[in-house]
Amino acid sequence: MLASLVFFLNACSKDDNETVETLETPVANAPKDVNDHGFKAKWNYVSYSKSYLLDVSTDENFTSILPNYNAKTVTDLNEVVVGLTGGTQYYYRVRAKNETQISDYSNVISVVTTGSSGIPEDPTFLKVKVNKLANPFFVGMAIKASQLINGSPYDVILKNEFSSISAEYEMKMDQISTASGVYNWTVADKIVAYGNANNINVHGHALVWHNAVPQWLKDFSGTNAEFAAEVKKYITDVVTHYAGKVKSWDVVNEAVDDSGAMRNTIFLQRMGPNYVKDCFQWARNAAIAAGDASLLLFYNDYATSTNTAKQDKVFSLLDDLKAAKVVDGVGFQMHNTYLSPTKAQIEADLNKAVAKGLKIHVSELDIQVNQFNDISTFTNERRLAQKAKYKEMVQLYNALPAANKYALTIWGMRDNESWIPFSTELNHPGNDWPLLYDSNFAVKSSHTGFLEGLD
Ligand code: 9MR
Repeated sequence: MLASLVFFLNACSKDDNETVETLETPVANAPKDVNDHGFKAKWNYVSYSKSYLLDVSTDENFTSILPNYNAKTVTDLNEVVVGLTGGTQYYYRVRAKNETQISDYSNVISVVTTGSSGIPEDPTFLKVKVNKLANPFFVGMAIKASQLINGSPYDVILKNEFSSISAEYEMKMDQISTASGVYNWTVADKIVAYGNANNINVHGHALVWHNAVPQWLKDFSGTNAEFAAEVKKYITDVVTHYAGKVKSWDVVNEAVDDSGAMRNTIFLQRMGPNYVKDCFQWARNAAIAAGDASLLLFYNDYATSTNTAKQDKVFSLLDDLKAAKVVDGVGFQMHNTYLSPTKAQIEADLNKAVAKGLKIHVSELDIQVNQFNDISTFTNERRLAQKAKYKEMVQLYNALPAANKYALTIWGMRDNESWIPFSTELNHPGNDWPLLYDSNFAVKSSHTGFLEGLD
């Protein structure tokens, strides 16, 4: 009787305690006083707590918690975290604690220390590491003919690090075609010869693009059939001129608009919806007639990972081209940002191409870090976020089946030469740092991210 009374009283008091003292999950706040060696971690008060347990880690999943900050007991609502490395990414979270309970983990706060880590970037050459893979691929760079001077920093970097080149603009129709049947080969020939002489793959970019139509063709006053004949002649002559020297061509670039319809270009207007297939067929015929049965033909476009209407249309176009046996691969431009597309979006896009048995060219990769114009200098946060995004892209690309790999091409060498801040179409409001080399040709953390993506 007495025993059951004691039990009853105990049970009541325990219940009361639980009702009163259930610990809520704390909310961690943005850090203060971030410096080269530490920061002040902050969080909100939790009722009935007596202390807090602070974790600081170098990874978001808290698999590498710093020994001094592994559930460190703190009785205040903040803690000055010390002894860290400069220019480095950290994460923190807290739990509330009283005599009997520990709460769930708070949200995770990301913080990057100021200054420099002092750890030099990995100096390994990109293509050297890629060529050691079981299934290597071309590492490409967009170039301009003026850069290809023997001994220039561009030349040295290209020969050391890259196994493929794409002309950033000098092999487009508005550059090569000066009048009907009249060609200016000088600059394009220089680019192709450079690649051929240095054992660097040459990817042809691009035969047909609405943004590179020469004035004479825009003004062409002949019939639609005569217009189509001009396009056929151009494609045939260029593919023939570079047969055996250019290994692959973007035959048509950006034929789908952002609503998922065929883009309303002069080519669509003059040649009708089958023009893409016709262009591919003409390119294929020209290559075979010139004795080049192995020329690879690509369809190239942008923003398919984030725009499903566009993605669907591009892949249905590719289905048509495949049915006609005129296409080998797809170029995903990948003018990305440090936030977008997500890993899952990129992976899904690439996997669609794998499922269709297409070769994949990540054809114009760059990763913006200032698309909202919210920074005026290249911060450590963005530097590390960009590094992670380059690493992610390379990991995804490298994980593709060998048969689907072709090349991963970066759209420009130095940050200060990137097209991004100058683009009127992109409406990019400020400066940016989207590439692998800074204005002094020094490798950035993004370059190290590329290398880490190969591990
Ligand atoms: O980066 C290229 C820039 O230097 C040229 O002036 C421009 C016009 O020829 O083309 C830029 O490259 C584009 C590429 O050819 C197709 N995808 C979008 C790229 C950025 O506009």
